[in-house]
Amino acid sequence: MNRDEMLNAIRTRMPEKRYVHTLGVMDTAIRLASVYDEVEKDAEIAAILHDVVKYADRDWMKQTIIDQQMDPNLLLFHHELWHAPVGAYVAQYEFGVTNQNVLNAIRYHTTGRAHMGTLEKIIFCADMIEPNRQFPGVDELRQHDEQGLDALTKLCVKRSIQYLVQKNQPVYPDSIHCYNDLVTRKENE
Ligand code: DGI
Ligand code: FE
Ligand code: FE
Repeated sequence: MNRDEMLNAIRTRMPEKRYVHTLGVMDTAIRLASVYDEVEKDAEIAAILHDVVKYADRDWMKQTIIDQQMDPNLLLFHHELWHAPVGAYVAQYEFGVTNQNVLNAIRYHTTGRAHMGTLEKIIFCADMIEPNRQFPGVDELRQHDEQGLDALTKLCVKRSIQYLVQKNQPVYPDSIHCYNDLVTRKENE
């Protein structure tokens, strides 16, 4: 499947606004890949597919998490988290993606995790800073773009945790692990 075929395939599964967001993530991820020596084609595929099941049926996602023996704790957290691991599953079994870096970038794009690879960080950050995203503080994140991928990832995960805490929502452990990993690394420098 080439780029346009893949874009057409995901477009039918989401509202136009989400498709435009996906195009923004794609452009941003390709740019970050060129800056941080990542394979641009992998960034492109991961970005196109990252929200592929964002609007999938919630019961079906729940069942997929159970059937595929994904982390059962996912079901105890916000359903918004489910589209990331289930998206990786669909990328593999419907779109035939076999590259583990691409699959992990989709799988962890919402929460992040400890010891993320370059492509995982790129998709995680591109998802937050793509040009169509609007939330307080997004411009500060975009400026950090200049200070290296770890600095940007750390700021993005911080923002995401702060947002959840502010809303009195639970934080999935991978997000905390992501934050701890990057903060500890920074202190060791
Ligand atoms: O799918 P997008 O809207 O492009 O962005 P996303 O995949 O980062 O999803 C963000 C949503 O996930 C946002 O509404 C907050 C929610 N969320 C719920 N629990 C957690 C969480 N996000 C993170 N990072 N960690 C959580 O534990
Ligand atoms: Fe998402
Ligand atoms: Fe997204």
